[in-house]
Amino acid sequence: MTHAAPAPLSIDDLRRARAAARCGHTIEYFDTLESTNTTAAAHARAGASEGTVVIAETQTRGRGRLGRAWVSPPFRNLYLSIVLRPAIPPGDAPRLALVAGLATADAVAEWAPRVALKWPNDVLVDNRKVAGILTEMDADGDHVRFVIAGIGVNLNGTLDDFPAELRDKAGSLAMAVGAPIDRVAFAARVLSCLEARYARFLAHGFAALRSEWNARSCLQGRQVQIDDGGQRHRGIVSGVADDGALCLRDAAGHDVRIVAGEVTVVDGYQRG
Ligand code: BT5
Repeated sequence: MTHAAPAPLSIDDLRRARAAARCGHTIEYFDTLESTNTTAAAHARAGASEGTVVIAETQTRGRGRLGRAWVSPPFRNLYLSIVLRPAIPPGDAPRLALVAGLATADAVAEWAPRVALKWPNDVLVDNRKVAGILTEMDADGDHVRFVIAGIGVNLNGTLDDFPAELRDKAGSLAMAVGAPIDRVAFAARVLSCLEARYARFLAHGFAALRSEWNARSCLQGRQVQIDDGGQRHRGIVSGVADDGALCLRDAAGHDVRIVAGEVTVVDGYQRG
């Protein structure tokens, strides 16, 4: 697949598309940041309102969970963080990663309908990770001050963008569909999908999104192993629960709830 010359995002078009929206009414745009999540958190601490978005063309220290890095080559992809100020207990905030993942999958599905979610926060197409979500909370006792939802989507990248160890696991939306992806159109879509999913989450909780999340999951009915810092669980996935936990049935027929950990499918391949 060939690439157009690297071109900056048409940020004015994106701003126009979202000017009156809850998610993206204000969009701060940078060439280079360490991490859009870090900058969005600084803006939130300084009073940025809910729905403020930070986008960078590249990140020098893009982050995944648990100190992992997010590969962020310039001009091809989307690195976006949004300030959320949900009136929810801090313990419910991790569900926002699932909400943002579902919204990202909704947007990806418009280009690649075979998108799949892998609990907790991966978005896959053809069994390759095309997007990841990182939510970070700032709370004061039982009050959530803000949550930053960071969304990284490989839109126009090629395998050359990835280090060797990711080349059979990561991919881009353009690789999946065989055509370049309009970054403004995608960014506008992901913000509008997030706005819809977030509103439903605030009104009715994750329970209202659970069946759609499960319908997109590549883990339903699969035999998996979960490594959860020291503890290892095996079982067949029955789905994500109303509180966002992953539910398994183990070999003894017991239901096991997983709230964190790395999932490996052990019955062969993942549906992509
Ligand atoms: C994630 O973490 O998947 C969350 C990634 C969130 C990135 C966004 S970009 C905007 C915002 N600003 C940030 O600094 N972060 C957010 P995790 O589940 O821990 O997965 C990280 C793992 O995914 C790495 O250890 C690699 O194996 C793999 N990986 C790294 N970069 C990748 C990429 N560009 N595409 C696919 N996989 C990647």
